[in-house]
Amino acid sequence: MENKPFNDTFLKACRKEAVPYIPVWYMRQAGRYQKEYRDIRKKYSFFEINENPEVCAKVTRLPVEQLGVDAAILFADIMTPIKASGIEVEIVEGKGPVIANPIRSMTDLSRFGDLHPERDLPYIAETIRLLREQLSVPLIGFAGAPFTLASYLIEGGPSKDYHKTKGFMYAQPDVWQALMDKLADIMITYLRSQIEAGAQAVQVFDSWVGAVGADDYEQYIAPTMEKIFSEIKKTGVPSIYFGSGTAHLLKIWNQLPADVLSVDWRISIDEVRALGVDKALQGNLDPSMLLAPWEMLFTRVKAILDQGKKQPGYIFNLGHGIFPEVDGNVLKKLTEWVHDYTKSN
Ligand code: 1CP
Repeated sequence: MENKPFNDTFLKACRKEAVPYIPVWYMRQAGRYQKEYRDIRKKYSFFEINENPEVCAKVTRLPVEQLGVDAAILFADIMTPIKASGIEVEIVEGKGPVIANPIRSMTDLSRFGDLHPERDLPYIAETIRLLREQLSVPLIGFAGAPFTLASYLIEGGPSKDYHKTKGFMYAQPDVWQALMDKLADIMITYLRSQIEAGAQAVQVFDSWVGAVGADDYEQYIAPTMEKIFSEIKKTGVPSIYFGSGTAHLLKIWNQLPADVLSVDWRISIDEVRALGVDKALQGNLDPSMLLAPWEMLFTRVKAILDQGKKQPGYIFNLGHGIFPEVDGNVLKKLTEWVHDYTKSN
């Protein structure tokens, strides 16, 4: 398909090496803002796309071909390995993952089987192998982080305040720890299988962990994240840790064995570095800015890039995912603009 020379700019940035320009990719770069994706979704359910390697590889490649980004991210959901471990999950249109029978007790934990990737989700490795033949940019594999996965499992679906999740954590600390351990084991197995199949970097999505205070993070969550990232470190593949609203956690994150920290717009790149964070950084445009007039958008992006490129190890991205109202042409123009600006400045 593509026969271009391999573009490793993104991997170099993950490793804090010198780059010819700042690499770009966008969280949720495959999805409902694309007409092609919406057309494919008319024919298949979310998990049908996910479980069909040809279609899944095509959906993963679309944003690379359309936007000119420097990395692809495997098309799947954070709930994909949860479903494959035996928990019933549905992706409800306009809402997100829904669990009909939420996890609320130690007995509920027995509903998880062990994850055997070749048996339970062979389509993931197959999609990755196809993509490695087709892509000329690195392929990012991913998994959800235990807190964020637990939030769906305990609440039963998307939440605004995570009261049930945090209440569970405080009221049943032993069950909480058992759930964290179980999810960590599954995610380590899942990420390892993606890396063995050919994923060249991995991102761990902890989208909602910003809801937890720093002391609680340290007590209830950090040991699990330490375990996950130290296991990934052994593979030699770079890892990215993403969360939103996590400015108060970044000093703790800097101690974890992750390579890149992905931050959102609630803190600037200069402020992150001023905290003493010395890992590579990814971010942090507010995705709402994609609806702003072009002049305003690129003035804001220029300010982010001027901070980001002061040190090696910076990847331009959004602070959170693209949403359906975004115009793909804006993303294409933005990608070209970031490349051109950082090549010549
Ligand atoms: O290009 C890509 O990024 C697509 C692959 C991808 C990824 C990395 C999808 C497809 N989901 C995810 C991760 C994911 N899923 C996260 C972490 C990233 C983030 O914070 O945005 C989270 C929290 C989920 C859970 C989820 N799945 C939601 C959010 C619900 C909430 O709590 O607000 C939704 C809407 C889904 C469904 C889903 N997953 C992916 C797509 C394209 C969709 C849209 C639904 C569809 O097509 O039916």
